[in-house]
Formats: sequence, C-alpha cells, structure tokens
Amino acid sequence: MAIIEAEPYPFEFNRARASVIIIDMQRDFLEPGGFGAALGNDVSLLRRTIAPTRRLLEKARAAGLSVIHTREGHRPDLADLPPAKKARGRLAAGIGDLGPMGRILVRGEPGHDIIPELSPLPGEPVVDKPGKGAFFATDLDAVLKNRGIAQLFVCGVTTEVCVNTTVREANDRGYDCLVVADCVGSYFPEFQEMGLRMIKAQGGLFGWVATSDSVIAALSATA
Ligand code: TIU
Repeated sequence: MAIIEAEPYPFEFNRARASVIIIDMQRDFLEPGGFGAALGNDVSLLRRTIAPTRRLLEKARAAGLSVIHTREGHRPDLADLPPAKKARGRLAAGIGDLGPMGRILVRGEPGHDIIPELSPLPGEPVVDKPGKGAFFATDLDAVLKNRGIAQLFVCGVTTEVCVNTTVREANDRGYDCLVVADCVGSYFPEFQEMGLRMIKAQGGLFGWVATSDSVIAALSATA
C-alpha cells in the first residue's frame, strides 16, 4: 500500500486494485476544427491535459496498472440517441450530422476517435458510451469487477460534464475515485475549479483530487 498526497486527505493506493480511466479524449472535443471548436470553445484549455495524461499513461502502463478508455458517441443508425439529446442546443450541426471530422459523435467517424497522443494499446478496453456518465448503458462496471478494480485514477474531459458524471456514478457503485487535477480539463476555467472542488468537498464526498506528479510518485515507489 502506497500513500498518494491528495486532497482532502492522503489516498491509500492499492496497486493490485487500481486502474487509470481516461474519459472521452476524442478528436471532436480536443482538436482545432472539431465539434467542440465549432461550438466556439477554446480547445487549448483541454489540450493542456494531453502531456500530463500521456506521462501518467506511460507510467501506469509500465507499472502494470490496467488502463481503460471511454468515448462518447452513438450508433451510426442513431438508434441509441435520445431525441432529447439530439434536440438539445438547437444546433445547426448537432450529434449525428456531418461535422468538420465526419458525423458528429458517431462511432467509427474520425472525430469520434481518441486523439493519437493517447491511443489505446491492444488489450486496453475502450468503452463506448451514449451518455455523459461512463456507467450508463455500458459494460464498464462488469469490466472493472472482472478485473477486481476498486480504485480509479480519473483523467479526461470535460471536468464538469463527463468526468464529474462518471465519478458520481462510480462513487455510488462503491469505487474510490481520485481525479487527477492536471489531467482533466474544461472549456470553462470556473467550471474546472468548481468541478474539482465539488469532488473533494465535505471530506471527499465523491473522492480525492491530486496532481499527476503525486500519482506518478506513488506508482514509481511501488513499481
Ligand atoms: N465528454 C464530455 O464531457 N462531453 C461533453 O459533452 N462535454 C461538454 O463539455 N459538452
């Protein structure tokens, strides 16, 4: 058992039961010219998570931790796209429509894919999810339970949307979540700050927050 410096108090890291989960680091959210950018967002606020996440990913792989990736998206026939989600935002080009990188948030399209810097390795599960939370309508809980995972190091985008929703779902299912502060990003700086504060408030109501340096130090110490 190694201790990770974290807020609101140190995290007891059990390497045999821990996994890194990387939420929705998809081209459509992170790349200039993608869906996120087309909506007027500054993707550089998300792109600053790439280098620390890649570093953490490499250390986690070297330490033998399991790594799980998620992608938000829908079937090409859109049969799993709720009409309410499709209608939301009254967008000229919304989910399922042709966007700058293929059909927006549709599985198999270029924009739906994970950015090349964080490409999954063969053997690393990729969980395709139709919602914001990674447990909703997916086999993520089974994947984690089958591997004996009880602790999640959470990276990805966006902090207040898919990261927070997934952490809340995980917390209710009994997982300990540590959100890696420099490996999660938001298009909105105030949501980034509050999204992290909400996790660790009230004694860690939803989990812990730590830097990637702190996580990597613990990974190295127990390798
Ligand atoms: N992955 C994720 O957070 N999906 C979103 O829709 N995020 C937004 O910030 N909109």
